[in-house]
Amino acid sequence: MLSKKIQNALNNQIELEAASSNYYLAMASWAESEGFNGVANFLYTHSDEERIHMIKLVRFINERGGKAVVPALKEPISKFKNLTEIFDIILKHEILVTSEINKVVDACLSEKDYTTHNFMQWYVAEQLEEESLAKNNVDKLRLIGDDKGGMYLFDRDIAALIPTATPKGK
Ligand code: OFO
Repeated sequence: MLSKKIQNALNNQIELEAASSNYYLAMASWAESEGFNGVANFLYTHSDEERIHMIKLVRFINERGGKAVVPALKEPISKFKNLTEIFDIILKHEILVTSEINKVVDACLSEKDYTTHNFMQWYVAEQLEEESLAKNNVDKLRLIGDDKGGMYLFDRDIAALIPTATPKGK
């Protein structure tokens, strides 16, 4: 059985994953409307993955006899200056998600909830990949600067990153 503290921590995490899915969906839609179809595909996939992260938490809470809460969400930002701004936001957001996941892991240890602690290790591994992927994209965009040809290649080459965007075992 989940303690109230752990149930609340997991429900907060559900909200954050749902918000991530919405952010990335808004970014995907912007990229598509600006003609960056590679980036749009990458972000639509990323948005789907965040939804899966959310559902995993919903099901885990319910399996452990708790009550998962499906949250209302704020409308995400939908206007961006360029791709660099988008990937900067993603990196900052993923760093925030990592720190929130670490808080859930801390709560599991303080409550001696080793089952949830074990479950959360999947998210710890996922965040390592998500942060490094986001940082990689930010670094590439810094090198490209305002170069249109570079943007074209970035948009084309990001397709190769889609299958490796999540850890094994999902
Ligand atoms: Fe769910 O990993 Fe990003 O936010």
